[in-house]
Amino acid sequence: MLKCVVLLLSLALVLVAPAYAVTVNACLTDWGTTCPLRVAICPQGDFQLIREGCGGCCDYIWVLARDAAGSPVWGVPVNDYYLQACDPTQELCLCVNPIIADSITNEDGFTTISGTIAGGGCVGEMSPGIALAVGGNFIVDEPLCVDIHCEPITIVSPDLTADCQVSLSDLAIFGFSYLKDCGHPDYNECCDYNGDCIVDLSDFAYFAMHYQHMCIEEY
Ligand SMILES: [Ca+2]
Ligand SMILES: [Ca+2]
Repeated sequence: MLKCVVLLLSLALVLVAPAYAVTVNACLTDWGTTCPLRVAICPQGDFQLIREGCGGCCDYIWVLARDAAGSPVWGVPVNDYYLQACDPTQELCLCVNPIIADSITNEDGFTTISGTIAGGGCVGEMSPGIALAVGGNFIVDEPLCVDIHCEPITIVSPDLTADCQVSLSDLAIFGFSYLKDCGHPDYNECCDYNGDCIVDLSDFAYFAMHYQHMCIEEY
């Protein structure tokens, strides 16, 4: 009997898993943020929470997954999301499963993402922002379904070289911007982890806290 149940459950999983993958439509699926997020990230996934990305407690990225008919897609797995910088010159380095949703998509196709981002690199405030992939496809704008949808998300990281390691080469870049404020030509917003318009000791404390961090392999 137990074997039978296990077999049925396995069969159900096999039937469910591929079904959703082909149904998430990159054009009819929507996503956004509750505010223009600014998030400090580390390859080890232990820096700032997205939910604190606007200075409060409770902001998030939201996703509304729909299929080609415009119907909600239930059950998109929590680890089926990926990011990229919309400006190709602003590189991000992302670990395996860089973001994990707070839950699978519900019956309305809705979920939120409010945890950390595991990766490095920098996407500046003036850039077009961030693109999101759901089920392997980057979400595009209606009605033409060609242009990738970008949201104004700023990302900073002690991994300034975007190689998913916080190392000596990053420290060299950080040092160059040290004690420079917004008005200074050598001020580098990528090194300003607390976003207070100056790269100082408090930013260095964050840098030191994440020194030698890299992606955790076991996901
Ligand atoms: Ca690095
Ligand atoms: Ca600062």
